[in-house]
Amino acid sequence: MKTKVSAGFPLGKVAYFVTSNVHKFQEARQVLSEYRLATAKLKVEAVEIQDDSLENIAKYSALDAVKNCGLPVLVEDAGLFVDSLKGFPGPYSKYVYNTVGLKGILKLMKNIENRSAYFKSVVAFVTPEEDPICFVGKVEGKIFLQEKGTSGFGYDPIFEPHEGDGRTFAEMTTEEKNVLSHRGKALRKFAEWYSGAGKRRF
Ligand code: ITT
Repeated sequence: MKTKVSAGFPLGKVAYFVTSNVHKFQEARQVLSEYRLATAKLKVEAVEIQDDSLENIAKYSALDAVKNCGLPVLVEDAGLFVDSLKGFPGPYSKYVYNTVGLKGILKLMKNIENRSAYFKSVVAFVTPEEDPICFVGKVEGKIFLQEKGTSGFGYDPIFEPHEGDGRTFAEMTTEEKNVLSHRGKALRKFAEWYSGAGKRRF
């Protein structure tokens, strides 16, 4: 008997991604589609605690989301860590972006030679029956001297990945960013686990 397929995906294989950020959702959808997983953006209450650890923030949100919707969910928390600022803004990336923004970070970095930084992403997967499991992705790069590019979101216009060709994330397509990015790496780890051992349990 043939499996029923909808838009290229076997029916029922859906990853429910709880996020308010449409850019994150689009990136996740593209990565997970490589694994024939469909992604649905789930609008459900998920408290985002303030903590020094992205893992704790993602896990707590995922547990809150699953409590509120009863479905297996993915929650992702990400941040930009600047070496010369001792890892700032890190877990406070959203607050800093919404307050001082890119200009504030560039101002803090004025005359600073060491411009190394990295993005980290933690994807937490949790079901109503099981404890959260986390997948981590990291991309090393540097903070460019000014904003460059108009694609992507957040800190993309000032972040140049080391493994790239001199462009910032904001000068790349979603596909190009996903090859190198923290989120792409964390989601691929999730998808490989989910398509293998993990999948059989859910
Ligand atoms: P959620 O609803 O999924 O939590 P969010 O926008 O609040 O979406 P995060 O808390 O994970 O996302 O991210 C914190 C901030 O870090 C976010 O506001 C962005 O400014 C920045 N950020 C995260 N991932 C990024 C990326 O891939 N490129 C550029 N900036 C990013």
